[in-house]
Amino acid sequence: MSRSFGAVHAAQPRVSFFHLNAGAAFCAFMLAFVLLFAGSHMAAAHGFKVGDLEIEHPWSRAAPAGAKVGGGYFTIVNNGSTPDRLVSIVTEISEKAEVHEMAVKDGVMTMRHVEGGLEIPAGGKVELKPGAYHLMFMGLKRQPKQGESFSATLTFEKAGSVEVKFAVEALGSAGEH
Ligand SMILES: [Cu+2]
Repeated sequence: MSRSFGAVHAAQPRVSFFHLNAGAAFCAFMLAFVLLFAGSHMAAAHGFKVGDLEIEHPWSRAAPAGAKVGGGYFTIVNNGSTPDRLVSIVTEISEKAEVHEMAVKDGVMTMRHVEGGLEIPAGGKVELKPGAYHLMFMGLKRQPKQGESFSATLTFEKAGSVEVKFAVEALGSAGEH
């Protein structure tokens, strides 16, 4: 037992810091720094998967007191070879939720309910963001506060249902971080 353990241990490559020159040591330090930074960014930009779909960083805005509606944003990536559709959204904070599209037509801001679900093209992605496609949470049961998160179930025609967490960002946030 102790012999086989010793043999395995001896097979491990020996790495000595003192054999690295100053340049390599600096590179190693920079790499560690980059990995640390990338790690913290990935923690903030959370994501969810269902079937061939990836839902990246669902987020919402803190709502002012008395607000009856809120917006929801994320990017959906379809890694599959067939299109899919986001057909329903159920959240814990609102009575209903719909996919809306905001657009400026002849200088007038319009918002319409996307009927029949939001299509995510095969091998493509759809961004839900302020001023474009977004989820509209209607009949808020409570005001989402900055720093908290709330859950929602997204149902896709082919991929099925997935529970996601919306991170609540500052009132004026544009989703930049
Ligand atoms: Cu809307």
